[in-house]
Amino acid sequence: ARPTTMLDAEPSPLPIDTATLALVVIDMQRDFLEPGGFGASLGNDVSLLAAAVPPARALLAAARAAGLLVIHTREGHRADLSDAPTAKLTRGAPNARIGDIGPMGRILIRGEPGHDIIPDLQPRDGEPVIDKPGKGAFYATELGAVLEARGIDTLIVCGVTTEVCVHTTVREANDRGYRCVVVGDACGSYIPAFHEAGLAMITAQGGIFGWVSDSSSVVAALG
Ligand code: TIU
Repeated sequence: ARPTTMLDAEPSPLPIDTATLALVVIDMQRDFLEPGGFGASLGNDVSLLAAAVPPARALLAAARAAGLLVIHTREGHRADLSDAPTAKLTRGAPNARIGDIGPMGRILIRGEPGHDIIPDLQPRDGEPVIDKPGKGAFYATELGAVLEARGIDTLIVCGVTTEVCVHTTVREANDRGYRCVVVGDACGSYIPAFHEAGLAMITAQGGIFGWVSDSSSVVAALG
């Protein structure tokens, strides 16, 4: 048996083993965190996501030092939009749509400057980057195969936004049998009440979708 450590979390502490643990950083892209991107096009104040960056940096550093598998995801679409459902392309009344040209290139399109991960959280060589067309990181991606190949059973999850892509990914992971620990202070939302409610939904009913912890507790457990 490998040595395990207890991670402080809600609704209860859980044992973790670095050999079967992965850090998943969700959609920390310029399109969501910087002005002029997809998040801003939907009418959001993107500065609300900034507080999640330092805790996410601390998680990345601790995960790398502990030798964890580190996975980054990016939401975005092919240049020809063939992987973007019409319902996603036409909904609402944004001031710019997916594929339109903005200050960071075509909005939410792979390879454009806005689609890239923010400088503070850039992936390192060898860390898998999962490009996903949807909110969930499992849908239409190779994430499941990557996790299975490495024998991962527990995901430490952070990123944006709490109630959209983080939540969808955690729900997908939960149904696939993964234990998910969402790191509250390393997640962010354009709607603070949804951030709080999103975290509460995970831990309610004995941890119906998983656990919630904070970056200091995860850093301490990995150290
Ligand atoms: N990454 C992610 O959460 N995509 C979104 O569209 N989020 C919003 O909150 N809009």
